[in-house]
Amino acid sequence: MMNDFSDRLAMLEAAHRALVGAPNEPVLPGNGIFLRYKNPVVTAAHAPLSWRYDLDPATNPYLMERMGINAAFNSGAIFHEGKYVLVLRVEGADRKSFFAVAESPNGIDNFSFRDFPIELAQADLPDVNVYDMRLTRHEDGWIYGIFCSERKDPDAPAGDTSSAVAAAGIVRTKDLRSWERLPDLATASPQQRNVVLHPEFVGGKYMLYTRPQDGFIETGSGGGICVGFSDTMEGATVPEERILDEKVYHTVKETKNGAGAVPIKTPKGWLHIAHGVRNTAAGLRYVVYAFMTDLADPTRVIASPGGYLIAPEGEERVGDVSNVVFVNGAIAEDSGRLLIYYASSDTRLHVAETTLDRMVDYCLNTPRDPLTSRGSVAQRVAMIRRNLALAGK
Ligand code: M1P
Repeated sequence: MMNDFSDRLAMLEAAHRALVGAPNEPVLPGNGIFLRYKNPVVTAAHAPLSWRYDLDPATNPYLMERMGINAAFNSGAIFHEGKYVLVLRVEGADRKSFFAVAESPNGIDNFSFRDFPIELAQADLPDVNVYDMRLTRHEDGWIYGIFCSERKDPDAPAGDTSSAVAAAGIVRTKDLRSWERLPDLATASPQQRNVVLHPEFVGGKYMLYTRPQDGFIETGSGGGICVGFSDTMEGATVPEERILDEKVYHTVKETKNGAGAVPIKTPKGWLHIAHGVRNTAAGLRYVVYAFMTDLADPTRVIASPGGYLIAPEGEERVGDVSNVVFVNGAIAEDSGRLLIYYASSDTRLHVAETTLDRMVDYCLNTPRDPLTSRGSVAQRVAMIRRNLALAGK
C-alpha cells in the first residue's frame, strides 16, 4: 500500500481533474425524444478533495478520506450569469444530505463544485435532513429554493427510530450565494414532499404544486400532484390543495407521483416533467413522465402522454435505492434546447438533452394511457396498420 503522502495526493488530484474535465458525448441515435449522455454529469467523486480528505500530512499522515461523500444526485437547475448551475443533493457517508452548487460552462460536462457547500440556516424547528431543492426564478424578482425538510416524528412510539415527518422548506436568493431562510410552507396536509413553486403569479397569487401525503413514504389519501395558492412566500400558506395530476391504478404513477422540474412555459402550454412510482416485487420503481397544462389556466391538464419519458437503464438501474430515476431540475435555453437533469438510483446525476419543440410534440401526440391491455394493443395495432399501409402492404 502506498504511504507516501505527496505521491498519493498527486494521484488523487490527477484522477479528480480527469473526472471533472472529462468531455461528455451523446449516445446516438436515441429515441427521437431525448438523447442520453455517456457519462453522469456529477457523481460523489466530483466532490472536491478538500471536502473529503484532511490534506494536512501532520494530522492525516495516511491521507485517509476522513469524511466520505456517498452520493450526489437529485438536483435543482438554473441558468445564471452565463453558467449552468446545479444545486445538488449531496449525501455524506454519515447519511446526511446537504446542498452544494456545481457549475458548468455548457451544461453537459465540466461541472465543478464551488469551494463550500451551502450553509443553510435552520428553521425554528431544526431540520435533521434536507434534500431535493427546486429552483424557481419567480417573476417577483427572487429565486426561490423549495426543498424537503425532514425531522424525526415527535409522535413516534418509543423504540421507533425511523419514523419521520417531511415538510417543504423554503429559501430565497438573488445571487445563488446568500440564501435567506423563510418559514416552511404551511398546508392542511400532515406531510409534504416534492413541492414546486410556479414561476409566474396566477390570479395575483403564488401558485405551488404540492404532494400531500399521510405518512413519510406513503401518500395514502394524498391523491397525487396538487395545486394551491399563497398570498405570500414570507410565511407561505396553502389553505386548500386541489388535485392537478392524480395517481392512477395500473399506470407508471399508480403508487404515487410528484412534481419535478419547475414547469417550463412553451407556446402551447406549461411543460411538466414529474416522477411516477409503482410497486413491484423488487420494491418501488421510479420513472420520469411528462404532461402539459394550459397556459392561461395552469390548473388544467391539457396533455397526458401515456407511460414514462425516462426509465432507469443500464447502470442507472443500480444504486443506493435501485430502479429509480428522479428529476427536480431542467434548464430551457432561449435557443429551444432543453436539458433535463435526472438522477439515477439516488446515487448520481445525468443529463438528457432535447428541445421544447420535441417535448411539446411528445406531449401532444403520444397516446394517453388507455388503462387496459386491450386498449394498449388497439393503439399499437392502429400504428402498425398505418406503417404497413405506408410501406404499401
Ligand atoms: O428514493 C427515491 C426518491 O424518494 C422520494 O421521492 P417520493 O417523495 O416521491 O417518494 C424522495 O426522497 C427522493 O429524494 C428520492 O429520490
